[in-house]
Amino acid sequence: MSSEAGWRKATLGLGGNLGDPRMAMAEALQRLDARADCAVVAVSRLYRTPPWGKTDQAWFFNACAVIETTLPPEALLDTCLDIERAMKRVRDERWGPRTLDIDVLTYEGVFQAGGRLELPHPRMTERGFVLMPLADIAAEMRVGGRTIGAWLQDADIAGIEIADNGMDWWRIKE
Ligand code: PH2
Ligand code: MG
Ligand code: MG
Repeated sequence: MSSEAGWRKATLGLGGNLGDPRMAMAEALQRLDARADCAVVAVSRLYRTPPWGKTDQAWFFNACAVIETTLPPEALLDTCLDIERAMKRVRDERWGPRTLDIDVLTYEGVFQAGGRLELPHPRMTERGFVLMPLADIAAEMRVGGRTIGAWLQDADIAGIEIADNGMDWWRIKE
Protein backbone atom coordinates (compact mmCIF):
# COMPACT_ATOMS: atom_id res chain seq x y z
CA MET A 1 0.00 0.00 0.00
CA SER A 2 2.95 2.31 0.62
CA SER A 3 3.38 2.93 -3.07
CA GLU A 4 -0.18 4.21 -3.41
CA ALA A 5 -0.52 7.97 -3.24
CA GLY A 6 -0.97 9.22 0.30
CA TRP A 7 -0.48 5.97 2.23
CA ARG A 8 2.54 5.90 4.54
CA LYS A 9 3.88 3.25 6.86
CA ALA A 10 4.23 4.10 10.54
CA THR A 11 5.06 2.06 13.62
CA LEU A 12 3.45 2.39 17.03
CA GLY A 13 4.47 1.27 20.51
CA LEU A 14 1.68 0.36 22.92
CA GLY A 15 1.87 -0.24 26.64
CA GLY A 16 0.02 -0.17 29.91
CA ASN A 17 0.21 -1.42 33.49
CA LEU A 18 -3.10 -0.44 35.10
CA GLY A 19 -6.48 -2.15 34.74
CA ASP A 20 -6.61 -4.55 31.78
CA PRO A 21 -3.83 -3.37 29.44
CA ARG A 22 -4.25 -6.29 27.03
CA MET A 23 -7.89 -5.35 26.44
CA ALA A 24 -7.02 -1.63 26.25
CA MET A 25 -4.32 -2.21 23.62
CA ALA A 26 -6.58 -4.58 21.67
CA GLU A 27 -9.40 -2.04 21.66
CA ALA A 28 -7.05 0.78 20.66
CA LEU A 29 -5.74 -1.22 17.68
CA GLN A 30 -9.28 -2.18 16.65
CA ARG A 31 -10.32 1.49 16.84
CA LEU A 32 -7.39 2.50 14.63
CA ASP A 33 -8.10 -0.29 12.16
CA ALA A 34 -11.76 0.73 11.94
CA ARG A 35 -10.82 4.19 10.66
CA ALA A 36 -10.87 4.87 6.91
CA ASP A 37 -7.49 6.62 7.17
CA CYS A 38 -5.60 3.90 9.08
CA ALA A 39 -5.04 0.20 8.52
CA VAL A 40 -3.31 -2.11 10.99
CA VAL A 41 -0.88 -4.16 8.89
CA ALA A 42 0.93 -6.21 11.53
CA VAL A 43 0.88 -6.58 15.30
CA SER A 44 3.65 -8.10 17.40
CA ARG A 45 3.32 -10.76 20.01
CA LEU A 46 2.22 -9.50 23.42
CA TYR A 47 4.94 -9.07 26.06
CA ARG A 48 5.15 -8.63 29.81
CA THR A 49 7.98 -6.28 30.67
CA PRO A 50 9.60 -5.01 33.87
CA PRO A 51 8.99 -1.29 34.44
CA TRP A 52 11.65 0.93 32.89
CA GLY A 53 12.58 4.41 34.16
CA LYS A 54 10.46 4.36 37.28
CA THR A 55 10.93 0.85 38.63
CA ASP A 56 8.64 0.81 41.69
CA GLN A 57 5.47 0.12 39.73
CA ALA A 58 3.67 -2.86 38.24
CA TRP A 59 5.03 -4.73 35.22
CA PHE A 60 3.77 -3.54 31.85
CA PHE A 61 2.20 -5.25 28.91
CA ASN A 62 3.82 -4.02 25.67
CA ALA A 63 3.34 -4.57 21.96
CA CYS A 64 4.11 -2.83 18.67
CA ALA A 65 2.17 -2.40 15.45
CA VAL A 66 2.88 -1.51 11.85
CA ILE A 67 0.14 0.59 10.33
CA GLU A 68 -0.51 2.30 7.01
CA THR A 69 -2.09 5.71 7.18
CA THR A 70 -3.03 8.74 5.10
CA LEU A 71 -2.81 10.95 8.19
CA PRO A 72 0.26 13.17 8.45
CA PRO A 73 2.45 12.49 11.52
CA GLU A 74 0.96 15.09 13.91
CA ALA A 75 -2.59 14.09 12.98
CA LEU A 76 -1.67 10.46 13.62
CA LEU A 77 -0.33 11.44 17.05
CA ASP A 78 -3.55 13.36 17.79
CA THR A 79 -5.59 10.34 16.71
CA CYS A 80 -3.62 8.13 19.10
CA LEU A 81 -4.03 10.66 21.94
CA ASP A 82 -7.78 10.89 21.17
CA ILE A 83 -8.03 7.12 21.48
CA GLU A 84 -6.13 7.21 24.79
CA ARG A 85 -8.53 9.89 26.03
CA ALA A 86 -11.65 8.18 24.69
CA MET A 87 -10.60 5.08 26.59
CA LYS A 88 -10.23 7.20 29.72
CA ARG A 89 -6.54 6.79 30.11
CA VAL A 90 -5.33 7.36 33.65
CA ARG A 91 -1.83 8.73 34.19
CA ASP A 92 -0.39 10.81 37.01
CA GLU A 93 3.34 11.12 36.51
CA ARG A 94 5.97 10.85 33.80
CA TRP A 95 6.98 7.22 33.30
CA GLY A 96 4.47 6.27 36.00
CA PRO A 97 1.54 3.83 35.85
CA ARG A 98 -0.93 4.19 32.98
CA THR A 99 -3.86 2.27 31.55
CA LEU A 100 -2.88 2.83 27.93
CA ASP A 101 0.01 4.52 26.16
CA ILE A 102 0.32 4.75 22.39
CA ASP A 103 3.58 6.19 21.06
CA VAL A 104 4.33 6.96 17.41
CA LEU A 105 7.77 5.36 16.96
CA THR A 106 8.49 5.95 13.27
CA TYR A 107 6.77 7.48 10.27
CA GLU A 108 7.96 6.62 6.79
CA GLY A 109 10.23 9.34 5.36
CA VAL A 110 9.86 11.72 8.31
CA PHE A 111 12.79 12.65 10.55
CA GLN A 112 12.24 15.56 12.92
CA ALA A 113 13.72 16.66 16.24
CA GLY A 114 12.07 18.96 18.76
CA GLY A 115 8.43 19.99 18.67
CA ARG A 116 5.65 17.84 20.06
CA LEU A 117 6.47 14.78 17.98
CA GLU A 118 10.07 13.63 17.56
CA LEU A 119 10.61 11.08 14.81
CA PRO A 120 11.96 8.51 15.14
CA HIS A 121 10.99 8.32 18.82
CA PRO A 122 14.19 9.50 20.57
CA ARG A 123 14.40 6.67 23.13
CA MET A 124 13.11 3.74 21.08
CA THR A 125 16.57 2.30 20.34
CA GLU A 126 17.41 2.04 24.07
CA ARG A 127 14.30 0.23 25.21
CA GLY A 128 14.00 -3.53 25.18
CA PHE A 129 10.25 -3.27 25.70
CA VAL A 130 10.02 -1.43 22.35
CA LEU A 131 12.73 -3.24 20.37
CA MET A 132 11.66 -6.77 21.22
CA PRO A 133 8.06 -6.48 20.00
CA LEU A 134 9.10 -4.26 17.09
CA ALA A 135 11.59 -6.90 15.92
CA ASP A 136 8.66 -9.34 15.54
CA ILE A 137 7.21 -7.22 12.74
CA ALA A 138 9.93 -4.82 11.52
CA ALA A 139 13.33 -6.40 12.26
CA GLU A 140 14.82 -5.04 9.01
CA MET A 141 13.57 -1.47 9.45
CA ARG A 142 16.47 0.97 9.87
CA VAL A 143 16.54 3.59 12.61
CA GLY A 144 19.62 5.72 13.31
CA GLY A 145 21.67 3.78 10.77
CA ARG A 146 21.01 0.28 12.15
CA THR A 147 18.23 -2.26 11.86
CA ILE A 148 15.82 -2.89 14.71
CA GLY A 149 17.26 -6.41 14.91
CA ALA A 150 20.77 -5.00 15.40
CA TRP A 151 19.63 -2.55 18.10
CA LEU A 152 17.87 -5.44 19.84
CA GLN A 153 21.14 -7.42 20.02
CA ASP A 154 22.60 -4.70 22.27
CA ALA A 155 19.45 -3.98 24.28
CA ASP A 156 18.75 -4.96 27.87
CA ILE A 157 15.88 -7.42 27.62
CA ALA A 158 16.32 -8.95 31.08
CA GLY A 159 13.02 -10.13 32.52
CA ILE A 160 10.93 -9.61 29.39
CA GLU A 161 8.44 -12.44 28.89
CA ILE A 162 6.07 -13.41 26.10
CA ALA A 163 2.48 -13.08 27.34
CA ASP A 164 0.85 -14.21 24.10
CA ASN A 165 2.78 -15.96 21.36
CA GLY A 166 0.18 -15.26 18.66
CA MET A 167 -0.08 -12.22 16.42
CA ASP A 168 -3.89 -11.91 16.66
CA TRP A 169 -4.33 -11.43 20.41
CA TRP A 170 -5.54 -7.91 19.63
CA ARG A 171 -8.64 -9.14 17.77
CA ILE A 172 -10.23 -10.29 21.04
CA LYS A 173 -13.67 -8.97 21.86
CA GLU A 174 -14.76 -8.12 25.38
N1 PH2 B 1 6.46 3.16 29.45
C1 PH2 B 1 6.90 4.20 30.10
C2 PH2 B 1 7.82 4.10 31.23
N2 PH2 B 1 8.28 2.79 31.50
N3 PH2 B 1 8.30 0.48 31.11
C3 PH2 B 1 7.86 -0.57 30.41
N4 PH2 B 1 8.30 -1.78 30.71
N5 PH2 B 1 6.95 -0.43 29.39
C4 PH2 B 1 6.46 0.79 29.04
O1 PH2 B 1 5.64 0.89 28.10
C5 PH2 B 1 6.90 1.92 29.76
C6 PH2 B 1 7.84 1.73 30.81
C7 PH2 B 1 6.46 5.54 29.70
O2 PH2 B 1 5.68 5.58 28.58
MG1 MG C 1 5.54 5.77 26.26
MG1 MG D 1 2.96 8.32 25.21
